[in-house]
Amino acid sequence: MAGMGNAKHLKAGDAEPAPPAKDVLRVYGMKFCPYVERLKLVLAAKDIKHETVNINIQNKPDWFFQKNPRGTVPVIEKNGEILYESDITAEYVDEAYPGRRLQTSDPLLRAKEKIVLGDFMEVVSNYYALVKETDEGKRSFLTAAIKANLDKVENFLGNTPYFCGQRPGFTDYMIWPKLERILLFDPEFIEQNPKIASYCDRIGEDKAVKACRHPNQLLLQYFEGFKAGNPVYDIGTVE
Ligand SMILES: N[C@@H](CCC(=O)N[C@@H](CS)C(=O)NCC(=O)O)C(=O)O
Repeated sequence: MAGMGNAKHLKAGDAEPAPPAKDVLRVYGMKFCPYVERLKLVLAAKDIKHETVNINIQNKPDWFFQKNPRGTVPVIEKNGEILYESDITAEYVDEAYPGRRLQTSDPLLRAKEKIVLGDFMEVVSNYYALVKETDEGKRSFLTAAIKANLDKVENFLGNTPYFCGQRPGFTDYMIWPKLERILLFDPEFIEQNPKIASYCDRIGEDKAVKACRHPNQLLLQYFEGFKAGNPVYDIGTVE
């Protein structure tokens, strides 16, 4: 959990922090954002030191758009250079910093991992549509689409412990934050796929995953506010 940073979320009207000191990597994040968690998992897995500035994404400070015109987190800043998008920032830090390279080096396997990540993101988009859908016919259609794509993910895993092979790697860290949420909110989807279910137990033991994981109760508390249209970011430990 500490991995996600406990800094207060800055909002419109709050002063822009001074730039990071020379050679210091700064992450602009949001404590409960699964895309920020992707990047934070890579940072934690590689023990990359960084500082965190959290942003209230419902009421963003104007200066934040100068960092990222898209207005989304995560963003990274170092020595005057800025990058955004979870996959791009995570790839960048994996390549730019020393330590175990998390991206699969074999080009064919890496390409196949991208395909399964795409299948999993189909699960995610259908899941979020399902949560909002009230029409029964559309709900059945979305449920079937979720199951079909989860089956593809299950088949990809086969008897391999992780999406990246014998150890958690880049693709695992891109998948886990959303998988974690589906597991928490609708575990029956995951229980239908025993290989994905045991994968969730296994990756739960990973040091980076542990470092970035919020207690279930805290994540549920955040989502109650989110669903009610009033997300509260400064909950749990706030420094
Ligand atoms: N494609 C982006 C998506 C990031 C994203 O949607 N982050 C959310 C927070 S979980 C955000 O910043 N939302 C603010 C907004 O869309 O205005 C990425 O992969 O980094």
